[in-house]
Amino acid sequence: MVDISQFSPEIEKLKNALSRSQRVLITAPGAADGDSIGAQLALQRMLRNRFPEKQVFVVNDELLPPRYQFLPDAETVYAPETFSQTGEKAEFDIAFVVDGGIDRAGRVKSWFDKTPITVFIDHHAISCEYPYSVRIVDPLASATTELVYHLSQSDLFQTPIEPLFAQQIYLGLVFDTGFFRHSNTTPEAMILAADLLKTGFDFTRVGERGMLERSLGSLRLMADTLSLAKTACGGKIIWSVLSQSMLKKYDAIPDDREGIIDHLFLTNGVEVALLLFELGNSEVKVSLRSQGRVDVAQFARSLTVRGGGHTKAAGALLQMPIEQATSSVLEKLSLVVSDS
Ligand SMILES: [Mn+2]
Repeated sequence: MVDISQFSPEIEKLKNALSRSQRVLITAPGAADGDSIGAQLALQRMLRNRFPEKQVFVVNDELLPPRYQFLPDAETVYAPETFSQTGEKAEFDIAFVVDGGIDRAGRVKSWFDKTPITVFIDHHAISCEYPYSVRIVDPLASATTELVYHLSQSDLFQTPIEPLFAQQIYLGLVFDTGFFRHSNTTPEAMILAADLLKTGFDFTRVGERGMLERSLGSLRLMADTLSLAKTACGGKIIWSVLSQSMLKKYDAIPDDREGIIDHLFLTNGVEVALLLFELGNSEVKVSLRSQGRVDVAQFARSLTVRGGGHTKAAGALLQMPIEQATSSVLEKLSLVVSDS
């Protein structure tokens, strides 16, 4: 259960910092997901509602994936290239990073680094060491948007719960809990969702558009990736690879890999699912899901410092060709899984 009162000293610091700030930056780690987008937009809405005189900018390393463009305020999300077209200076008085540390925020990190006051809002248990000015981190929150919601109801923000704000918070809840399926789902998260639904927004649309809908190319990419799946350790590991050439074949975008690992994972008898995704610059994004016997966050961290996540869902970024990453990760994972 999220107890926002434990953050009273941090919220006080934030209040003082905001009173001295005019230009606000909001960002998140790259490859932003539904929780990250929801949290950034909700935070922007809270700030604009309470402090209409301040200038608030949401900037991510990449442009917002099409699947999230239906969200209220989606048009306000910049990438560094579109931000510079506005003629605005990349100079801010206070900067927020949500749903993960600033180390993975790509080009926005240098803007964050030179901002005098920095704020970290997250629900991951482990993150990078960084001298944030304000830290609001609670691993008991099902999603960052749950934490953002509680912050929104503090004296500092007093945000009205209207349908647009509600769907930004709701998307984070359904995204990170997998429609209230994953073990991070709490009774409080479901009660919050129920309260949000009372505002009357179209929750079917938010869930389907934000999480389930795919382009035809993306559907075919998923079909190919699933048909390439192989098992190891007597079926306890299932794994597949998604290459750049497959992306190109279907005119797909990186975000189209969303959801594929869940299908792999839901195969009978599987303990751990592994998806290796080839990024353009000879980097490999490793995604992992576990039934729980294997702590995949720990495993991801054992691969690289750029690894982490939750016990049952984690990821890592490896700097090596996809073939090498595949054999190396599979070998290590097989050892861990056969020991489990
Ligand atoms: Mn999250």
